[in-house]
Amino acid sequence: MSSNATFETTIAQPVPPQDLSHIVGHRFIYTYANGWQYEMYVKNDHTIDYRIHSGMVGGRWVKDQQVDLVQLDEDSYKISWTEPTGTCVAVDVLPTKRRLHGVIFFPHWVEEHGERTVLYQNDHLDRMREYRDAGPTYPIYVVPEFAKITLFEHVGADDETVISTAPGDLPEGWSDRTN
Ligand code: FER
Repeated sequence: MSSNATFETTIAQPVPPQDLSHIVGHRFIYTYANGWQYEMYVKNDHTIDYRIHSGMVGGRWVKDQQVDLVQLDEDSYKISWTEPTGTCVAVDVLPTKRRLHGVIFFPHWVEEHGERTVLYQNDHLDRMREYRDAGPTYPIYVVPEFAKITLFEHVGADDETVISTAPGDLPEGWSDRTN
């Protein structure tokens, strides 16, 4: 089995070994340095479900967001995607270190009217695309923040029950569980 520890990067082969088994099928809850609390479920190697427990767009939740997921190194993954709203996100996850870094690129209309995105997005995809296309897109509001992963657990892949409730409808203190 190839290991990231011994992989040599070359122009001919810049892609390191890809073992996604330690992130696919996992749920994690994390709090950014600005206080925003998020929950992500890596449903499979190209799909996430998530809930936003607090912050600028707390209450928002999404299923079946298509993402690019890669392993950068041992205990290091990058997940990146574009939302129907036009918001772009790139998240680096270091599960064993319980460290995460996210960069969120919000279109200007989300910075001005974040409340329009606070819903179960899957029921409003066409409206989100209309807002995206209406803009204004610029200036982009860039939010680069480290976070602490307070819960990291294996729940299995392709489970639609892991994230199936609005963040506001969970039992009090639900997102405070740590491990
Ligand atoms: C994250 C940062 C931002 C994340 C999701 C977003 C699931 C989505 C932002 C938005 O569309 O408002 O860490 O993880």
